[in-house]
Amino acid sequence: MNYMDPFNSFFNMKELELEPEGDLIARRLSDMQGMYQQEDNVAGNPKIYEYYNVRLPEIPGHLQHCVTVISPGKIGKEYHMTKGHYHEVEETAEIYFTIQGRGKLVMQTKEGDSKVLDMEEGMISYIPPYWSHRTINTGEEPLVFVGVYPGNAGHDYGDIEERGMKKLVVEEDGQPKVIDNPDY
Ligand code: S6P
Ligand code: ZN
Repeated sequence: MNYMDPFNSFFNMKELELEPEGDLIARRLSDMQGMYQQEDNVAGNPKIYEYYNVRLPEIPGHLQHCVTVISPGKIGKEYHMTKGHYHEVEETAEIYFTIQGRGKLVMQTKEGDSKVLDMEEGMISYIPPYWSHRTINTGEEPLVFVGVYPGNAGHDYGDIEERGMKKLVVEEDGQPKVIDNPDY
């Protein structure tokens, strides 16, 4: 039997970096074209979030794990958020463990059901099979969470890139508010 060696990763909470680095993916506003309602008058091309993937084989049995860091801020009235995705293997679940900041986890099924959970330090959120998921930083510091999901889950961005999600999280009177997406 060819065993993989066990290993540690370390997330540096001061620098908000994973060590060793693994695969670092940064998404700027230009990587999310059409996903925000009012992206036209934004100066520059702000970094919205980045995530660090520990490199593992994409096969059943393994547990992928990664750390996402969403910077605080808004594009128009909408808070910084991830693109959001279904898992390619739709019957795979995921756990998010929030380690810093606060936000919302917006989920949706292909049948059109929506659910929104709060994310705050210490919260462990369960994303059951079949639910697409997007995270939103509604706070004033980075929102940092660890995601753990099956090795073969994969990512399917197509549906959300084309249609968006049913629910948006916007700031109203200084508070986060979940509203219906007028363009959905
Ligand atoms: C992977 C997991 C997260 C996201 C990350 C970025 O299944 O849900 O690690 O990949 O939060 O979001 P997105 O929607 O750009 O992949
Ligand atoms: Zn996922």
